[in-house]
Amino acid sequence: MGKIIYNGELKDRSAIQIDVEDRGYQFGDGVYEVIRVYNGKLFAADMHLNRLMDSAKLIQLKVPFTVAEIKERTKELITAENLEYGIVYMQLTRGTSPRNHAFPIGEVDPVFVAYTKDMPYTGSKSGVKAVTVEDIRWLRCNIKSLNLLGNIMAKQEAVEAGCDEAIQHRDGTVTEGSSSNVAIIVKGTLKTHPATNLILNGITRQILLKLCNDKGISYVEEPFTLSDMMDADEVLYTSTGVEITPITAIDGQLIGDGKAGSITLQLQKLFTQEIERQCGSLTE
Ligand code: DCS
Repeated sequence: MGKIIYNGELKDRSAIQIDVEDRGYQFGDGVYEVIRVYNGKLFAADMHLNRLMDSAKLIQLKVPFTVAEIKERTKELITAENLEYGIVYMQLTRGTSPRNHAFPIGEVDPVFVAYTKDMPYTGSKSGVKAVTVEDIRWLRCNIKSLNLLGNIMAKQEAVEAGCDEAIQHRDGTVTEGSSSNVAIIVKGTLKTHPATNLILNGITRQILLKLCNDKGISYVEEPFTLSDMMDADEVLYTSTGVEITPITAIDGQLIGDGKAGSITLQLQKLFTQEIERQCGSLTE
């Protein structure tokens, strides 16, 4: 794991230096993406890279590459690293300039880096535990910003409670997990927060909804409350890392009978088929 894409070039990680006045380092002034690799192939790459472009635009950050260029470089990185199962992490910052909150004056080149990390394919995961926490984040959660303090504080609460994820809420309305989207299933209908400024519109979430649509599983994009969630038949969360995973206990209380629900299990299977369609057969 020694290679890195630095501003469009493949380099040794040890040869890269990031300046202390990189605005990503000082302000979290930048955006990022995490893309899964299965079988040495990128999963849902275009969706992720288009979201990177959208995030950059929303913070008025010009991306010095096209989606096709980033994809090409990323494939070279995967080959150079012999990566079979893992992730590519990439970020773009507003570059290096003397510390000042306002955007730098004049031409300052953004700084782009991407590197890989091994992540074995573990197959469909069984139920995990979650805690609920107040959503203390800003009001542009649709931007995949490097500023993750609110998310970090939430995840730490989950870890300290011995749980896998923190489910955030604003005044009792569930928004999303600290690094995932959350959905509930009530009487056969899947419900998840609409893609507004209050959540990141997860790529896994979008694929989940497409699978529901294709397979005739009824779904609505509507806000739901903490008590709707506690009383739901099934709760699940989605992300690039956890794919589709059931949540079977929240704040120490079991959801339904405390076992992964049948619709969640069906969606997990459909998601695995989607991965195999894009990346070929999976080996655990
Ligand atoms: N919501 C938040 C706040 C996230 O950080 C993420 C992903 C998601 C939802 C789910 O989005 P995807 O389905 O597109 O992954 N967070 C990435 C992260 O920081 N590490 O891995 C995934």
